Amino acid sequence: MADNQKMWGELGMNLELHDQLCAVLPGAVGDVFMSQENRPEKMDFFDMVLADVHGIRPAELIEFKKNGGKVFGTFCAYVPDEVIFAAGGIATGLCAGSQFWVPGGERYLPANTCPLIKAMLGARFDRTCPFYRTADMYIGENTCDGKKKAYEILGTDVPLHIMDLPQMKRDVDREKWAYEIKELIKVVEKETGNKVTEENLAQWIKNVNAKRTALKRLYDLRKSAKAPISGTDTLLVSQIAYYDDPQRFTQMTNILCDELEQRVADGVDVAPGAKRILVSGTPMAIPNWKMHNIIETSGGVVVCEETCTGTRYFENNVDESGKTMDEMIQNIANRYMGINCACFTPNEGRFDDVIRLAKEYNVDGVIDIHLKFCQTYDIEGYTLAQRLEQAGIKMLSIETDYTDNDASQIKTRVEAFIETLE
Ligand code: BJ8
Repeated sequence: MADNQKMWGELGMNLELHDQLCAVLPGAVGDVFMSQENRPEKMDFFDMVLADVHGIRPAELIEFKKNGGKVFGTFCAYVPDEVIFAAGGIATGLCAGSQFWVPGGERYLPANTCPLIKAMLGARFDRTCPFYRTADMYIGENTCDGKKKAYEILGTDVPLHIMDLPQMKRDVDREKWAYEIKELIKVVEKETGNKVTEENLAQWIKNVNAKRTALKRLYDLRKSAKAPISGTDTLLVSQIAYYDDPQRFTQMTNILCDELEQRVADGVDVAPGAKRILVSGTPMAIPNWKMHNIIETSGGVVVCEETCTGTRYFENNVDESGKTMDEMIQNIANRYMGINCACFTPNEGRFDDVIRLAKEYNVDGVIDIHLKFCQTYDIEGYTLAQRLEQAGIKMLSIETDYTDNDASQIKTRVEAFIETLE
């Protein structure tokens, strides 16, 4: 801890404010994670990462930087990590899931902005997150209006490159995204001083595919009639996927899956009698475990997340057959353009995904959750509700933020919804 204090000081962090953030985390972890029964033993790695979330990984990143390495902070499932790692850089997600950072963001943004965006600015400008301090450059993306405009403010304090994400999915848009990936390659090459070679890119396509495959394996195990792991624990794994070393993460997730396979064979059930719930909607950045905690203490078990901290992050691998740089880049572009974010129109694929996942995971109901002031997911909820009704699947819509102000009211609604499930 003393070493961490020194490291945080050297990063120019606001230590007093950061101590306040650190003070609340252990309590939250105890309430949400340690209170669960019958957890897989191999969650110990992920618990350890969480317990020292601002220590272990930032220290690794700083060591990497001492040797001339460059760190790139990202905010969206659309940013292709393959390219950054292939240039010898490190990509790290910059989570923005804490209410602690929201008031800081409100100094720069209207109060009626999505909490994820406010937390993003608060974490940077309040100087209370070592990941935000360590990243040499941020990679933003044109997705929702709030993020797009917030990046303009963020970019006054840190080098920031914006990828222009198309908002439709025609052939021309896939080509456009390939162009944006080429531009990103130029940016990371300039920043790192390294060339992205065909060999490195092919290798990192494989490495990131292996990470996605491990996550898919974890999710497939949740299709079992008896839940071998809680949704809350799986959410933590998905959140850590954004910032841990990708190869170590793959290895540790596969070790966890080995244990879960045995659990499935032994008929272990972490939530006997609970209703199987599919969560859909906006991402849940660390430490946002609010909805999973409510659902799993109200008679439900979350067996799948159609979110960017869920299936949208890992479904569909990059085609590994590309030989030339252009082929590989187009294959990367095609894989990422398969993500169905509500920023796109039309976005029929997302409705199909939710229905497909509801069936694959044999769920009893869907809880569609969007952060307050997220217009795209909020508006899409209307059509999603219609599609699910047509498919005979029950859905509950929840709008929430990072505070606990609405927690008891939401719990009442979730309990009532779960009671209606057969
Ligand atoms: S690919 S979901 S990670 S943009 S919740 S900030 S959309 S107002 S986070 Fe996202 Fe990429 Fe899409 Fe995924 Fe805006 Fe909505 Fe806030 Fe959001």
